[in-house]
Amino acid sequence: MSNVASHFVDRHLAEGRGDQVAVRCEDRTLTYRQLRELVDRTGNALRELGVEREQRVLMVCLDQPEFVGTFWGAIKIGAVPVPVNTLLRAADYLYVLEDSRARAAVVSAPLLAEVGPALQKATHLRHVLVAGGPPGPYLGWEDRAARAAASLEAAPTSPDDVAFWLYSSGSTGFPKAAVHLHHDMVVSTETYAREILRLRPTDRVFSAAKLFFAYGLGNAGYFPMGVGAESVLYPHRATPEAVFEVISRFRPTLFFGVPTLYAGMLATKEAERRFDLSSLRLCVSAGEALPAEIYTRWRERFGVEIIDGIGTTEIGHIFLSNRPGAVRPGSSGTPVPGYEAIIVDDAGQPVPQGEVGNLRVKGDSTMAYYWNQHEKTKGTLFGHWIQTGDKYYQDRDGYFWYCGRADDMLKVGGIWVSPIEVEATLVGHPAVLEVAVVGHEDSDRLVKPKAFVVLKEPGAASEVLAGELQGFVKDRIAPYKYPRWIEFVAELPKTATGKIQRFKLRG
Ligand code: 3UK
Repeated sequence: MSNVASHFVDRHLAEGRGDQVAVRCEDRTLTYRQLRELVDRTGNALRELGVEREQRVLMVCLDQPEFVGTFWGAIKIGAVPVPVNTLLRAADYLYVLEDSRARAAVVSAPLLAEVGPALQKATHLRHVLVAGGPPGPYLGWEDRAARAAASLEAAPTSPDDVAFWLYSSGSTGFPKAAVHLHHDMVVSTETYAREILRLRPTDRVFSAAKLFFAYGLGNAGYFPMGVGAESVLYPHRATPEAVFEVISRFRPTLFFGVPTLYAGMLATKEAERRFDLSSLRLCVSAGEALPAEIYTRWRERFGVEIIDGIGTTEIGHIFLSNRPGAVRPGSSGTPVPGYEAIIVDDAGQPVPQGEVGNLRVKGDSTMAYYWNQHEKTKGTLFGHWIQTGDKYYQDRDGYFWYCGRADDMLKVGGIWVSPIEVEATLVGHPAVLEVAVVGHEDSDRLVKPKAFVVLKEPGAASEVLAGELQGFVKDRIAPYKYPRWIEFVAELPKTATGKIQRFKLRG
């Protein structure tokens, strides 16, 4: 079985787990047998539309059965699913449709309003399937799946065939696709999920991080299916309140979140009395560094540990992690079995222990390359090693400590934000002369975007204008990118050559 869809889906039937629950989503439940059928029907439906091996299938899907059906169905016919962020704007969707040259797209109905204009303009796209609601001018996903054959033989792919892509934001705001091969998900599952999480068929996982993120895709997508466990999917916004409710209702054993969410959950009054978290054996945090304070407060209040680990879209999943029962709060832990990590200077030479340098990682789940980005690939992959763009040091006991990014990119609630993109949006406002966007720590010590704005008319500075500028950003680019603070300044710090000195504004 070299097609990885057979490993993650079909294998459970062969091993007698067909009646075990694979996916729960609100009031729907899918056993592994039903999942296998859904995957096969979706694969057949895509094939009937003419989707061929290696062709990309863009997925703008909520965390619902259509996501898992399409992801594995596409892989099973040898095509390449490309899940993308469901919070983007039409211009972003057009960019990924053109860059990937996707042949087909599967879109969850509630997202059609935003994605629609991009679908109309895309030049390589031939077919659109819409799931979970009126398909408009397109085909209904449920309808095509129901009419397709219920069983499908996997395309005879090799472990080195392309399985899926994931886009990762670039510093200019244009994302680049990390190309992942069939074996990559197996590697992440056998290392991190089995060795660190000790994931078992008796586990039930819930990830607040959505399936379109590399983090969520492993957490709730392929990890549980790698071991025959259950995954709880939640298609709506993962607010603290909603997450507490899902945990109380579905009683997962493992929960995956990002630091901003844990902070929001800790700020929920009476949570320990109103909600039942007793099913949890372990919580996981990733996406940005988990402040030690949040780890400690969470454990004191809910009696369960959060283990912080760092992963990247390019490496697929987490490669440095704390261990349950042996957490060093504030650190990213130590390498996951199967991965090696070193810290190098700008010339690529290892730095002495304790010194800050660039993190390089070796492990077999790393992407093959960035699609159509030859220079970026060469600047990122070094033989067996990949440079993550993070600054780290290693303490005497071998623990790795995050020290910030090597570029200006920000992680906000676990999601990339490019300061350059936010700046380019703000200078489009008629009152703005110049602007610099940097990361600024909030009261939980978590970074959020802050804009320093120079106005054309300095006297126009006001709270009303600040609010207007925030709304201006939210209306034009993905709303989570808006600056949480606006500070009006007379001028920006610059070098002799006129380059903005962002480091002088950070804080
Ligand atoms: C930062 C962290 C400190 C770091 C991810 C799979 O976040 C994931 O992937 P992305 O490509 O971002 C990667 C970058 O995010 N980062 C992530 N986790 C941590 N920084 N401590 C952490 N624990 O800059 C990294 O280069 O979006 C992908 C699985 C888990 C993930 N977090």
